[in-house]
Amino acid sequence: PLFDLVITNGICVTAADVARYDVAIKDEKIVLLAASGSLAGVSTKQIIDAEGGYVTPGGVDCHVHLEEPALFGRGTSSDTFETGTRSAVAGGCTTIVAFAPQPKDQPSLLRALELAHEKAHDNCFCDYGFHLLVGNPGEQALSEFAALTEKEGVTSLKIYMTYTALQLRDGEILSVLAEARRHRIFTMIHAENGDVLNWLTDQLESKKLFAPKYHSHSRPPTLEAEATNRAIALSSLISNTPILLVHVSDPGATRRIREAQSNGQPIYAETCPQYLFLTRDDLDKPGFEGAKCVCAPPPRDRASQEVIWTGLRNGTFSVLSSDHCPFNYDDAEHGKKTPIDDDHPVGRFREIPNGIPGIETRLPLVFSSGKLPLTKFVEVTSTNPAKLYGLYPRKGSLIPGVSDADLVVWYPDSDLPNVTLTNSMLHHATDYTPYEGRRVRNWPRYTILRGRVVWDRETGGVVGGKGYGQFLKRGHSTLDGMWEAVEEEGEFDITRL
Ligand code: DUC
Ligand code: ZN
Ligand code: ZN
Repeated sequence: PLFDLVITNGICVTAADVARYDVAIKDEKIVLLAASGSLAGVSTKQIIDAEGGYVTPGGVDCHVHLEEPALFGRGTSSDTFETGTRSAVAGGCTTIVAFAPQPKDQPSLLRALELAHEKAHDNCFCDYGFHLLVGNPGEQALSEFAALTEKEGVTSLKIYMTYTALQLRDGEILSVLAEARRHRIFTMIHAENGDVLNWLTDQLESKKLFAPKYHSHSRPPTLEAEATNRAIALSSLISNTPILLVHVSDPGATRRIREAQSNGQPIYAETCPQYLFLTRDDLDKPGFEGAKCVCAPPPRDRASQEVIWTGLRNGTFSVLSSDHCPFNYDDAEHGKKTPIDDDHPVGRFREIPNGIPGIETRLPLVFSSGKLPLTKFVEVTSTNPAKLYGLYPRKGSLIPGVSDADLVVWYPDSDLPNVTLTNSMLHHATDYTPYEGRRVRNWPRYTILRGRVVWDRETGGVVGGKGYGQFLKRGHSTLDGMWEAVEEEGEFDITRL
């Protein structure tokens, strides 16, 4: 046969175009785009009739926590690389970039990376890369930046302005940014003021306000906006070193980011479905149920959701990731349950690990919302993440001879499945979804990874193999010519301050 797989009759959507054409695949790559229907009779090992459904590049989710130790309070990840990536493909995601955490007592980033490789190797259903999660930017860690980019294919890292296990002081953040600039490593920043939130948490507890809903009072919008502003200031001090504000939830932070972008600063931003589909009211469910929606930053209000949608549409946010950070609900030792006793009848919010599962629901929720043009949907969930994290055009596009054959085939509008989300239909190893009972209009019918069907919703479910997912060595970010702009600006020079 001429081809391994042909997808005929689909409406293909990229970040640029919506058009009817057929797609032919050979040796794991897209090799030909042809007139719609013209490949229906061609010699191919396998053919999929998309029946007028949409065909999009596979989802790229670059904010995923799997198999992590306790970093965000108590509790360890409920998903492994196996169960997390199984869940990914069932939700149309073909590439993830997960974190390789460096705890404060581990001086070496290369060692942290090695441990992450051991966990992921031969276990993944989708392709994967790593960001370093830098908890200890000492001399050794900083000296390893060169090896990370030149040898290991790791070109990004994440740092935190909160969490005892990870929080960096401002001086440490500057050290990371200066070294990241030298090696063209892209820095993601979790911007919440940790000292302020610890103080607020103590205040709430002193008033015996322990219920899950007070998580939101301990992390008010100002604390995110302040840290966002500070992160932008620190980036500008290091000659405008590019940064990404992760999981932005607050309109004030969004406005500050937009302003910096308008000033020409290399400030990028990410948001997540929890800031589009959940609100703080979800933390105020009866008993301890609200713990199911505890993540950081916390979900805000309806008006904030609209500001975040607008930020996606107008380009303030380049990427929409899941921040899949799963903990079991019904597990007092490793999960969300906290000690219940006479003093704490509804548990204790400070003990609830921060994070929610969402790797499988990200694409169906957003695709079904009708709130983004389809080209924008592909841009923020696939193409921009691929560009931002050095995977483009291998990932995030449909370029013949160049792009991997990673695709999602959705149901045609005439045949919408109209799914009611329940945890029992998901493929993670987590015992709840914060989106239980929600209706979504569509769902990936097929997910294809490097030419192989790995998810077939009608027959077989997850049909891909554990271990088919490959490690991806990543190049430098290519979004908006980010590093060319840095070349132009020149190296960090303290005498220019
Ligand atoms: N936010 C979460 O919700 N979980 C993990 C860490 C984070 O930043
Ligand atoms: Zn974070
Ligand atoms: Zn996260």
